Amino acid sequence: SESEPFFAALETYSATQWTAGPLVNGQTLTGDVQTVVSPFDTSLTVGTVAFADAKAIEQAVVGADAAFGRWARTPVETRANALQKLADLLEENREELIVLCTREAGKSIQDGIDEVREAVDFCRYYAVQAKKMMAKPELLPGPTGELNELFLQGRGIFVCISPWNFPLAIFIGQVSAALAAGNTVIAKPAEQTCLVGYRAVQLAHEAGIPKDVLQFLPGTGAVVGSALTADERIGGVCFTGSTGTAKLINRTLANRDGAIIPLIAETGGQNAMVVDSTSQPEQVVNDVVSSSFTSAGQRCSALRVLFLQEDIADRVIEVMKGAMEQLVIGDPSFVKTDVGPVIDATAKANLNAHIDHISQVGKLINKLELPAGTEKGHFVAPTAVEIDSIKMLEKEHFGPILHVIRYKAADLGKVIDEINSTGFGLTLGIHSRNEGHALNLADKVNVGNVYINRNQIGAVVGVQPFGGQGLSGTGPKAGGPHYLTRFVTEKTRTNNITALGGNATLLSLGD
Ligand code: UN1
Repeated sequence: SESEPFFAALETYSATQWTAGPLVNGQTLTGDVQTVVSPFDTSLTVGTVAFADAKAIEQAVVGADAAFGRWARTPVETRANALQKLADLLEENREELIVLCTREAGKSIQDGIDEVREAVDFCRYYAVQAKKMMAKPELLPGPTGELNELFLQGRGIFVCISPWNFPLAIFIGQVSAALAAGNTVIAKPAEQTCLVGYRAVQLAHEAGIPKDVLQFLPGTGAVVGSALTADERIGGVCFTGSTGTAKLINRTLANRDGAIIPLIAETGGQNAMVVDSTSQPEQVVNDVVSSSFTSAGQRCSALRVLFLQEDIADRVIEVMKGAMEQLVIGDPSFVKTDVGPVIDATAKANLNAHIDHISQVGKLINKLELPAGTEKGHFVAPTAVEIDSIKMLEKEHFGPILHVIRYKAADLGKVIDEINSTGFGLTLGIHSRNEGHALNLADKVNVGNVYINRNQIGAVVGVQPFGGQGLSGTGPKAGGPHYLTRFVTEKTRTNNITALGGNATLLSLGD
């Protein structure tokens, strides 16, 4: 029947309970055990995870520190081969991973498929990029007789702190980049999605990443994240999550004794789409709905603020109201489902509070009825609200809520200023059949990723390197040709090779 789960895999794993814990030097340790429940139905347990304690954290740091010299000197080809092997294993285990993403993170089957695809792409892309980057570059010739060489090397222990919204793709993206560049890694998954992370690390070990080179520490930011980022033995931090947490990490790094180390952060957004009167309402609406509501709006790339030129606004809003009614909300493991749950009770409460507030100060366009059964999980009704200004949004609202603002053609400059005034700069959507107009907007809005006449989510590794500016992150872009450069240190070696010859001559003269 239509409601039948998509994959036979859902049957295979229907009774599976996953377990996870700190994976330190290849040993799974015990700790404070948490029950993992499904965001779709909180009466369903997915498994259990033991959070890392201070002892596990210390052992992981000692192990990763001791492993660094050996891993850094392992030829880049060997590291790259292990990542290619990991990509193979992710593909071989894709069904389990998709089911796990669905059950632990409440992601739709389609999103689960995309997660595995993206994780595989990251492994293969960084394997190739690392070999290119490590190849000895040509330097300008110096004084004759000197040999000048440039070497790249990993920085030490990279702490990789990843988000729950891409529990496999971004988890693997960070880890594979850091490993490819020659770092050892301590991975801390989001506390909501430790089971996916644990499976991924097991597969990485199976692929040949040494067990002390990749350590896994599940737990909260307050315990595990803060201990790791405060540790003076670490060599860098790669973080994806909220802007607030990135700033907290920055302050922690600044207060450490020891080396000054990089923070690579990919954070929030207040992503806009600008639609002018030359665009086609049906196409616009298609892209708006997928950018705002799929993945329950839980992508940092998702559309939050839709600017509609007034001549076309009524028409787009009308078509959009109808299109929203077509969204299927419910069990993420059904293939027909477009919108699943949000991640947890706190997210649901915060989003609902925002919907109540913004529908009062703005004008409600549409708020979908939640179907029967959704009260068992963390569901939030997809909602569209018309507001007057982006300034009415004090922060990013990470869920299925779209804000709509009308603008006059003569005020386009103000629209650009308003978007730039948020300080965020992640994605921008543009709909226009006037190419000059679209390119001008693309140029003037300060963002990392611009999408013209399409949706503004789903950046593909190597195709649309992803990452923002300002409050949205440090760059360089994940899945792009420059990403690995911040995971390494550089050393030049200038060797006046004539000196030895000269010396020999002197000695012979002295004889
Ligand atoms: C994120 O939501 O943290 O472009 C990143 C996309 C994804 C990346 C989103 N590839 O939607």
